[in-house]
Amino acid sequence: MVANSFPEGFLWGGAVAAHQLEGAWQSGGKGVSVADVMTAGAHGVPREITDGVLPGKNYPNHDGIDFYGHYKEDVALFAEMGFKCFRTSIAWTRIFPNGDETEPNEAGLKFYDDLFDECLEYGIEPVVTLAHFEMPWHLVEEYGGFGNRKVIDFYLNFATTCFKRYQDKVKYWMTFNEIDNQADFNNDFAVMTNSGLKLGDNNEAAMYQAAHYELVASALAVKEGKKINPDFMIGAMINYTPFYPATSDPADILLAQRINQRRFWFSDVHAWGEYPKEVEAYLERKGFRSDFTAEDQVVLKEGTVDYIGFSYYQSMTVSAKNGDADHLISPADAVVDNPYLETSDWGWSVDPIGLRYGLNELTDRYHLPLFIVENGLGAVDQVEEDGSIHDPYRVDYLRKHLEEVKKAVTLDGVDLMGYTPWGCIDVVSAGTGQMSKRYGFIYVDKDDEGKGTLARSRKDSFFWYQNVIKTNGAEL
Ligand code: P53
Repeated sequence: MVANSFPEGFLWGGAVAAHQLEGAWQSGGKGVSVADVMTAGAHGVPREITDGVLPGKNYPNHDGIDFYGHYKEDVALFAEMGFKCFRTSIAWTRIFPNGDETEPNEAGLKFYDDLFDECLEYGIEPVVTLAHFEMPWHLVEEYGGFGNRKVIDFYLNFATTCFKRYQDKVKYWMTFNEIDNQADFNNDFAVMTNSGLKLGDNNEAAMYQAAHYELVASALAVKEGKKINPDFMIGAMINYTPFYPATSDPADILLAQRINQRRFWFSDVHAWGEYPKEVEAYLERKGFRSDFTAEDQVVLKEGTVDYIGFSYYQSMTVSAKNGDADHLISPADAVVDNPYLETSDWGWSVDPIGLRYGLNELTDRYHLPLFIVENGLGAVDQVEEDGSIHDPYRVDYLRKHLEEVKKAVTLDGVDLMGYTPWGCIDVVSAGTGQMSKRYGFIYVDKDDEGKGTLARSRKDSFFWYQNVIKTNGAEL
């Protein structure tokens, strides 16, 4: 039966990632991660990935918003909003500072015990991403990141250590954040954050091999996780960005289909345990992903995911005027403006209907429960003299998206587990390293230069979202 509202037990909450808010980059024995070597950028100014931590550079993730020191206060605010769940990641480098140790770092494990206990005290269910752009830098330097099959073992040791330690505290897991970002294989940020790869001579070939190792690592983690606790729900996590054809010209339609295929294959493997035909044929033609063993094939089939977690921010539109389906250099090259959509101050299109479309697409493709684990608007906020923050643009964005989500659930029969808008408290932007690109219901007093008191305050959207949760989405 199709629900007439959001289901009972719907997981309302918010999402963050360790590297974007914890700070304390060297506390409790934490090692250096890929996020620790990325400088601050801006809209149109890419973050620089430096060769280790260099003097005189601004690395905003080093201090984040000091969630490490403020988590009790912050979780109390989440509880005040009525959160049923809280999505964060476990910083790999707190548990294995270099990544290749055999024994975990107790101080790191203890931090997440304390954090999860704090959440559970309020009845907030932790939702945990294992790898959210946080690979140990040592694994990049010594092993070439996921370009090296050995890294599967290091990841698996990390994953199973977390599963065992938190088996009674955490039920919902995701193996790799936005694993499909690297479809944009010539983008240094995407391949570094997903795979620990540096750009080289053939980025596309390197990406397909590394992503294959990640998918094998994910499948092994699912298998091991289920042995540790059969009740675990272990999901994929993709950046769902639908690519629309610019016109009804069949060449545009075919191009859009091709680009979508070259993004969907990651979650296809996660969900089906096998590669889709088009990508398989392409890899064969190009001689990519040559290291694929018979054992890999079995593992992929045995370690399929329980649900599809995804982020949704925007749609993109492509034109065959900029490249046809059989000669794709980079999907980014085919992108054109969509005249029907407005864009944010950072140039991201705003497309609520695209979310309903996506919920239907993913349901038809995978026949699995879905979990919207990121959605939101990055915007500049103004603090008034009395300390209040009026952010109607944020409420407007989220409300319009939730209206579409509600239709997908009540009219289209989509099985949706929950909704955790991104950056429920202001954090360092992943893409730009800015503080000023804010998503939060909770404001944090810190600027792009790293100055500020770190004081937390409630924005207008805080009270709006509190009521959404209180009414289980009946009032948006
Ligand atoms: P920021 C690119 C495109 C879409 C989502 O992004 C992305 C990225 C990488 O920037 O990342 C996800 O902070 C990611 C979060 C990130 C959030 O979206 O660039 O999972 O870590 O903060 C928003 O505005």
